[in-house]
Amino acid sequence: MHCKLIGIPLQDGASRLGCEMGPSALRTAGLADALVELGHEVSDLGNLSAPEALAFEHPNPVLRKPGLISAWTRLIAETAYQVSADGMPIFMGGDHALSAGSVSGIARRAQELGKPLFVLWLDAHTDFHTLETTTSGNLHGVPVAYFTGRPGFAPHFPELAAPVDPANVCMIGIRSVDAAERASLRQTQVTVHDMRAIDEYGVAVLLRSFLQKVADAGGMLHVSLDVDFLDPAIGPAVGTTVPGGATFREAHLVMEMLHDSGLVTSLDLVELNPFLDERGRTANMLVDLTASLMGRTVMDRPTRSY
Ligand code: B3U
Ligand code: MN
Ligand code: MN
Repeated sequence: MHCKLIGIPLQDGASRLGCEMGPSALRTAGLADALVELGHEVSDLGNLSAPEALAFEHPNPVLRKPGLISAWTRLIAETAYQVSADGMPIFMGGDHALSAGSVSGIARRAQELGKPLFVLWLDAHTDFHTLETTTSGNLHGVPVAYFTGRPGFAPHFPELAAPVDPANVCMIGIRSVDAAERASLRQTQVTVHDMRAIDEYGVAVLLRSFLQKVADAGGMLHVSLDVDFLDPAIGPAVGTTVPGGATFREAHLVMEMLHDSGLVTSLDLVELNPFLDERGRTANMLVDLTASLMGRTVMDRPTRSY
């Protein structure tokens, strides 16, 4: 596989500064070498430069830096579309607002290839606010609503070339949902697996049925990994820690099953805030998880086992 690393030093979607150092921390933790070791070709395309903020007027007064996030979204979507012409793009964040761009750019590519795009959202949060409903104003809380085409983003955000079908979005790890998000999720077909579902059924059962759906549809699969999917005990470097997250073993199993499926075509690594890390352990953890996704195994497994 040809892995393309794209650094996105976007931090203004989150309330705490520091995610702009995420791409550097992932490089320092040895992401490229880990992939080379697995036999992949790796191109590091460097970091995108911050765009100029657009003029932006909106009745919701709490929105933080909306003109800047909108400009980033346009830039990232265009980049994602271009780099996905071949190989496997890995978007190194940067906060989760970047996925408004990465997913919408990949969706445009998928549409051109005539394939449905599926999204696996690994997160403590559903990130399903709109520009109207967010009360924090932090725009890392809106990307899923945006790329699935919920109303209220036009004309402030770039027009979507290809909205993602909400029925193709599966969220795992969820444990913090605001009332407005819950209400609008009820009107969609997004699959939301909260931590209780993981406890009751195990993460493998939940993921396997989603992967089967992607395989049956001949789809492309984008994985968006928010650091806060992980329990804070193993991933402290995130501004919005929520207790009760995925364990080391659950997170690795998810990545290993994703690898075995052979379905993953692009990846976001987001919300890493190196300023909050403990001697690089969260950055190292993300590199290990990416390595599992890209084929690192403990023992050989002759057959696909998802
Ligand atoms: N839903 C809350 C909290 C949140 C969403 N995403 C993160 N935090 N990381 C909000 O601010 O929209
Ligand atoms: Mn998120
Ligand atoms: Mn989150």
